[in-house]
Amino acid sequence: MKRFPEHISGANVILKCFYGPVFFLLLLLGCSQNEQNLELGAGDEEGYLLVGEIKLIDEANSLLKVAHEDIPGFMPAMIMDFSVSEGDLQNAKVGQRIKARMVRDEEGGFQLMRIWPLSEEDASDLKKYNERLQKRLRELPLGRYLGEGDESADFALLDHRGNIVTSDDLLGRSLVMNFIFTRCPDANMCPLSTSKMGQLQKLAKEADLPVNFVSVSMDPEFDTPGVLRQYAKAYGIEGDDFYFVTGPKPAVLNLLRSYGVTAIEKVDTIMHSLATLLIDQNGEILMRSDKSAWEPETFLEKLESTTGT
Ligand SMILES: [Cu+2]
Repeated sequence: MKRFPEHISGANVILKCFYGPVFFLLLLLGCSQNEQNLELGAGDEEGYLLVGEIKLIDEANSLLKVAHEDIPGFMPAMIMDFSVSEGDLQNAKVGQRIKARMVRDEEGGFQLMRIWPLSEEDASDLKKYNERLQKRLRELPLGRYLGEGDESADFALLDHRGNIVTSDDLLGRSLVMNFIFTRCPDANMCPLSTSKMGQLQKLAKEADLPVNFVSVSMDPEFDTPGVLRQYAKAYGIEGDDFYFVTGPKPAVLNLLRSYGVTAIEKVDTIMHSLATLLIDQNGEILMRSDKSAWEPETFLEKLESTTGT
């Protein structure tokens, strides 16, 4: 997968502006810093960009029948079958508009990757919440990030079921939040952190505590809702109280910045720090651990002492 480095030179920005639809979007936005490009799946150049509507879900053959729009220079608008991953198959809904990358599959047919649901309502939430987050970031003194005693950051992102979830949706229950990415190769970092989140979810359930769990992907270009859904399954994490979230890269990066979580893109991985946060039902940060060695039991104790049952 091709990646753009985070800090690109002015000349590169101009060059990048000439890539297809991105050009028009950036033209509209005037390449401004304040209005960020919140297009889902922006920046991905593998295969062909496809926009279409799901017409039929063939679970037995892992296929989606999609009516796609014209793909300039490649294919006119038509209805076609596409092989998709298990996570994408589970997230698919008939009638849903999607954006994806179309590539050849092993059998000579076509496959859809990087599938993002498209909804105007979601786009408006993504924009509204990201603007709130940007405003908050501008108010944060230089070098400061959110910690114990602070009000948590606003966000709107897509979860591993493909649904939009906002910070406001999660008020009324305690919230444990951490940061991961599915391709993390370091067993002591994200994989361990996800296992601990799963353990804490079980402990909280046993103790009958009203808690939500949010794991924010630090790799939103790769971690689509479908990829996150498969990741959740691989860790045996189920339940409506657990949200693996992803979204437009600027929205994710703003959230990371607000919590002082660093994520530096390398050729094939992301160098990153960790943070695990306990946020109360009103959105105040009660506890923060920056270690990979955080203990689910410590968080459970804090949850028990602060959550009325
Ligand atoms: Cu990691």
